[in-house]
Amino acid sequence: MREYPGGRVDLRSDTVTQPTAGMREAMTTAIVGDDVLGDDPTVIQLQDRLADMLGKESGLFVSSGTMCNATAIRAQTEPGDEIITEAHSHIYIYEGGGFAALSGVSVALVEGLNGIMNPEDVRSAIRKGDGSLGHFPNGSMVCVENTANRGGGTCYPLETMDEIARVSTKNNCTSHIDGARIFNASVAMGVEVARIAEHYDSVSICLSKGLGAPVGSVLVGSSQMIERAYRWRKMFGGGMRQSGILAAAGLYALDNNIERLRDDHYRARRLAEAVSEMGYNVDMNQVQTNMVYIGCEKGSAEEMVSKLSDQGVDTLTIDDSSIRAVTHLHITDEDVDRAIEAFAASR
Ligand code: TLP
Repeated sequence: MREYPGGRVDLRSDTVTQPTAGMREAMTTAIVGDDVLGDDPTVIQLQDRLADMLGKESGLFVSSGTMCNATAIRAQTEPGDEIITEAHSHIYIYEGGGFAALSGVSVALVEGLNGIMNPEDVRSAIRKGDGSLGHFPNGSMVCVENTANRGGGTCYPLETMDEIARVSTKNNCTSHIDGARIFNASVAMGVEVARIAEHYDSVSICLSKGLGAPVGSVLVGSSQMIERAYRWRKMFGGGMRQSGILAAAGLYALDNNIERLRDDHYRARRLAEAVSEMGYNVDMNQVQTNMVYIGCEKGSAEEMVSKLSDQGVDTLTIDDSSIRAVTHLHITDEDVDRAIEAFAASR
């Protein structure tokens, strides 16, 4: 399904998806209220629906994945605490240091394998103020990213998810999933999102990645935690009014765009196999969902992106020796063919 203007093949991210005709129709006909006053029925419906799907008590609609993680951290930590997360996680790399600025917490980093943390490494990264003569911060929240973006879009094995949650609880930490792409993990693994999140206190879910909504994320967890997050959302300036118009896009996405993530995964795999056969450096173990990370010679990533761009294929520079291509709602089989040709011509 293409449904976006222009003849380019945009593989920069699954965030580039534009609302399709059906989604726009759902948005225009949405019944809205004032969500700050608590009476937007479409927002309430979306929050309840996702809380239910994830097996949690309550949900909170926020403007972005970044705000979702920020509110989750602020609602579950105190300044001076420490969060534990993977060394290349979105929370650490791509959220502007928001955990430090907005929640006043420090971070303990765990080096994962393809973005996947080992439970024992998580355990040894948890430091406690008590018993340290006041030296250590208080490790109080473990954040797991599933799928792991910089790991290549990898999925956490269920046992690892469960074990990390167990380690967190045993060490008096809350556990959070940055589930920006948790539905990709669910579809790829054939496991319900509720099962993936079963032992976790909170989950942030993005509607504006592979699910194709223009804006929005939902934080789910216990009613008590969501009450605190609700207050912090307001203080962060994230209280929205007639946001039902955006929530309607989210509901449409849940009805129409989950199962089709399988197509994105298939296309990413096809692209990865083709470019790998050409001699590009792709770790096929990492290609589990809708992302392909391609290694290039040190210092040549910008040049590679620009060569592909000259042929109408847009990708993203990750660092000076790697680029990323992401499949999504608007990428067709023909687009993958075009991307493969562009890679062949750019060697
Ligand atoms: N990721 C974006 C960029 O910010 C890197 C992308 O193109 O992949 N968690 C994860 C795991 C994410 O990948 C992202 C976005 C977010 C959170 C933040 O979502 P937004 O962009 O809505 O704040």
